[in-house]
Amino acid sequence: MERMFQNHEVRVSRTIEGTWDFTVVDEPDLSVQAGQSFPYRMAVPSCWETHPDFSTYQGVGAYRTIVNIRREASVRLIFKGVSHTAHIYWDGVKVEQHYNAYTAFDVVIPDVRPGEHTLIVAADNRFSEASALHIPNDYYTYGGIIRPVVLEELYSPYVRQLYFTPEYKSGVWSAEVCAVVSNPNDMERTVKVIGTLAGIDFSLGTVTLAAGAEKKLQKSFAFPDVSSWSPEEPSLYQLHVRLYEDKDAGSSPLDDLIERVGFRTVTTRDGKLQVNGKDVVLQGFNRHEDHPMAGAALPVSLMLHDLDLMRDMGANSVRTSHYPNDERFLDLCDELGFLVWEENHARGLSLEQMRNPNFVWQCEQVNREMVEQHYNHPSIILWAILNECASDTEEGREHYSRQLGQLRALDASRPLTFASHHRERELCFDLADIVSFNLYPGWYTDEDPKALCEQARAWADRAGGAGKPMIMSEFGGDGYYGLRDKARVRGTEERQADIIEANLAAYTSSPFLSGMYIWQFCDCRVTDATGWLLSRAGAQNSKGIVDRYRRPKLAYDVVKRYFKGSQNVISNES
Ligand code: ADA
Repeated sequence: MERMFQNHEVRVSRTIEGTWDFTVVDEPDLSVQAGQSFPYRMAVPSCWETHPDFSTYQGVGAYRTIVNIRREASVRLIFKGVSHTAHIYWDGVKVEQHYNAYTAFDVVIPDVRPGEHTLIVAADNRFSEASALHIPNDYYTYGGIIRPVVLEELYSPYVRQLYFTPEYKSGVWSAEVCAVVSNPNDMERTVKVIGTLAGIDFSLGTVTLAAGAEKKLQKSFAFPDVSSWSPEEPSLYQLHVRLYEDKDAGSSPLDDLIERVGFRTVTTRDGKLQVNGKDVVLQGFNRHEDHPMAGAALPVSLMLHDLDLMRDMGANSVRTSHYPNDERFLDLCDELGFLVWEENHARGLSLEQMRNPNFVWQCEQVNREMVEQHYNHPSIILWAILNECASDTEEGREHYSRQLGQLRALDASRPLTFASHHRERELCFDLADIVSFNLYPGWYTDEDPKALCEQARAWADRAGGAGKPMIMSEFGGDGYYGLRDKARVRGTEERQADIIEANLAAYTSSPFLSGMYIWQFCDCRVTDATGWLLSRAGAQNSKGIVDRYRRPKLAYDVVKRYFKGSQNVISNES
């Protein structure tokens, strides 16, 4: 399933799910096709680690499937996520290569004749200098086709992308609608672009496209009768844009694209964060896309289960640490009214790692793909970059400045932030709209959370963050599921519950905070490596409030008490 709603009524489009042939190869080159045998069957989407022969495999895996095309068309393949580098072959010819597991990419193959065609995807999840962002880390870089693959048959110009930007003025909602129309054909075409939203029909105009050309059409329209999207009432609308032959007034549409949108604004004012003009306090979790049975390829039922558990604890927000998430998860957040902090892909890169010659283009590509692909989700209320990287150095600051500038140019409608652990040494707070701190009082230090958070406010005020909203973006401590001890020693569920209690007591009573995110929702698999990762017993980060199988730890009820605001409720577990 591609999304949580139907994307087309006109375009011929299908997901190519199921099982594909699979094998491992040394290198992702064309040799995978010449007489290559594919002895395994692998589910698509999935991570190959869920297959018993590949539970720790790091290398190249090649997937093969046969697709049937009904009539001559341009074929568009959309890969929602291949981890981490994809090499795409169509009938033996390499047609695309893409880096980064957590953003989508597409390829259009012109003039495909009817009949059977062979699609091969070689996925590479090795660590090397070629990969600046997927590195040994405190989460796991799984391998394979981890998100859906979509095949579209295009017979005419098509709507490649829609961007919807709501605005609220003098008590009325309006929105700018932008359609990106592409012509994959080898001759010039002229099409009319018509849209419908909330029962209102509108025209974006007529466009003439040379062979292979692409153009943007955008206009603003008033939508006087719509309801706002809010966490309490997450009202969603279908934005349906269709293309028509220019000359033929009564013709049926040539192509269409449906997006699902919501009307809401996000602002920062007086040191606070507002949704629809109302101050909000984000209470939620950092979450990795990780599950012991599914790796990073969670089925929708498990995504929803995670959100249900978060909601049960009273959370209103989730941070997609540390990469853009599966669109279907974001669709669920839209439906349930969760407020989402989405961030680009980077965790804990030192200055030396940021000097990797691939760092700049790989980050810029992820930033662009993240914003373009997820622009229309009303649930996403802020973008973030570069979790805990070298923002305490002048050289690092240049990267923060360039990337935040890039995000602002791509989307001026959402505030920007980054999570810092540099305390008083932070140099980049002036570049962001919101200041965010990752601090672990009670775990990595023995400071008092309340005093530390007040001190953090003062650090921010002195370092360019004065007057900006502030978020405690990470706090928590390890708690090994099932490890209990009256002495409440480090690593027990009891100690974790104490740490969470102390932190939440401090932050829920600090009126200057606009948010808090517990590290983390669920335990997650991490790279099984030497160095500092050796401290991760069982090759997992065990700071989850639920374990990898989503079994609640003692801290679950503590979170519930604080997030639901009823600190006197007696815990079931005691
Ligand atoms: C960091 C980091 C997280 C995680 C956490 C921890 O702040 O951002 O990804 O590694 O610490 O558990 O130590």
